[in-house]
Amino acid sequence: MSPKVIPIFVPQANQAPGCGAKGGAGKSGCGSSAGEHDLPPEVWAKVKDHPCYSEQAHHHFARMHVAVAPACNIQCNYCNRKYDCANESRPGVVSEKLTPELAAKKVLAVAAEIPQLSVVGIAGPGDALANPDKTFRTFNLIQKEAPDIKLCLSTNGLMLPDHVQAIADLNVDHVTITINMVDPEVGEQIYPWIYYNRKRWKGRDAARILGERQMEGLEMLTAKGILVKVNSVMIPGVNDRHLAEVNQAVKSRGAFLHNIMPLISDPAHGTHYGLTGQRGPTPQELKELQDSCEGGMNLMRHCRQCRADAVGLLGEDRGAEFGTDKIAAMDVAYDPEPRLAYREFVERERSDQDAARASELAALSGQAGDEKVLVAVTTKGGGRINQHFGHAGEFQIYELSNAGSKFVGHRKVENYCQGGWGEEDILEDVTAAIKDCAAVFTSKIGLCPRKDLATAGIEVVDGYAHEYIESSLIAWFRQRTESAQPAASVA
Ligand code: CLF
Ligand code: SF4
Repeated sequence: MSPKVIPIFVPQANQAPGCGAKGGAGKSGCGSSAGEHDLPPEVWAKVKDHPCYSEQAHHHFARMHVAVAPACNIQCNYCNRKYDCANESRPGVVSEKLTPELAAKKVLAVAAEIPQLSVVGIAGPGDALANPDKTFRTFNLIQKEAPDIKLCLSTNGLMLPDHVQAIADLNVDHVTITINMVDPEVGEQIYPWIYYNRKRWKGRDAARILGERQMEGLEMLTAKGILVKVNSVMIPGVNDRHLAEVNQAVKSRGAFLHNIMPLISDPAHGTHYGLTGQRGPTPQELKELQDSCEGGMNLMRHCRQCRADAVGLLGEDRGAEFGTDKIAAMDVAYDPEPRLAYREFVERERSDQDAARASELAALSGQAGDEKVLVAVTTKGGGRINQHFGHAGEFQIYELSNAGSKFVGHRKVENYCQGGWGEEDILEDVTAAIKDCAAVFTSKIGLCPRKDLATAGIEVVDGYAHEYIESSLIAWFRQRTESAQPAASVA
């Protein structure tokens, strides 16, 4: 039987924004930094505690993945089946595979240890919907045993139209589809084959069927009010110029969020792209593409390309603390109280942070000049500048302008501090990673890195230690702009 065919969408230049959220050219409604006042209340209620769907939430809330889905029904040229699904996790580490029962037990064990846990996702190590029985049994058990935790699913989309009703019945209101193309000519360079309707399809036919099923699934989900995030892997020379079209196509079908991720390509991973020398984009290329897609749709910039068994806040991975043997031997019980107390604490923190940011923005408004600068921040979470420079495994990057602050990405680095002493080679790499930033905001820093950063033209700002990130950045930017302006003449 030949598969059901629907036409692949070809965007028109003057297409109106069709984002499920406010999107469009609204004030700060663009970007996954959209907050309580930028989104309809029912959408805010769904995203406010989800670390991937809300940039604000990722400072406070943790996710975990349970690796219950080993099989896959397509081949992506950036994937090696020995590793996790690269559509929603970085390649390079094999997850411990779990039964649905052990996965549900693991969720309770992690929830007992990490009150920030708000979401459980199934993101591989193969495709969640190529393993529907395991995926849905796992969700069923979690929903029964820990009903306060949100369920999240990630898929390549091939089997999605067949499972939309089951997804809705389980109250899964966050689904990610990886969509790398809407044109089969591009798609055949990414997917050598798919397995569909008991048949292996190759080349352009495979890409056409996959694209059509993805679009059909996306439309069915958004018609049911389920929030859809679209992940796209940016592959220079293959789909980099095409992703703006993908952005238009998914936006017009009501996708909530678009996450354009860099291809991770390394010969050591044994993938087709790794072995044939296909490069990934530079951070600048990625930012340029993301900037060009912004303005009509929520754009995710805080993805960490985490593992299919990741546990913790997005910038951290505590998976090693929850090994299968340990979980199997544990006695665990459901207790939502610590998570509820934590969520109330976060509500108060957020309202304080919003007030502080609004006050600094008001002071900034009307400031002359069109300067834009990047700054780097070290943080352990909570939306505060609360990490020592030497302990940072990544920097969060913000763009500052007269419009305020905008989160634009993160840069991973090796910890400079090696237990009481600093490693000079690492410091060079750390400095290089943030060389385009005007300043680094940190809670504490030693004399040596302070000197090196100054030599590189990067100002060290430690006067806002433990303060909120965004209000501190805006205050610093305002003072910098004021001091750059000529003093008013006195009559
Ligand atoms: Fe997991 Fe994905 Fe759900 Fe998040 S991850 S299934 S939406 S709970 Fe998040 Fe990780 Fe990026 Fe994915 S940071 S790889 S976007
Ligand atoms: Fe690999 Fe995921 Fe692609 Fe399947 S969908 S081939 S597991 S990257």
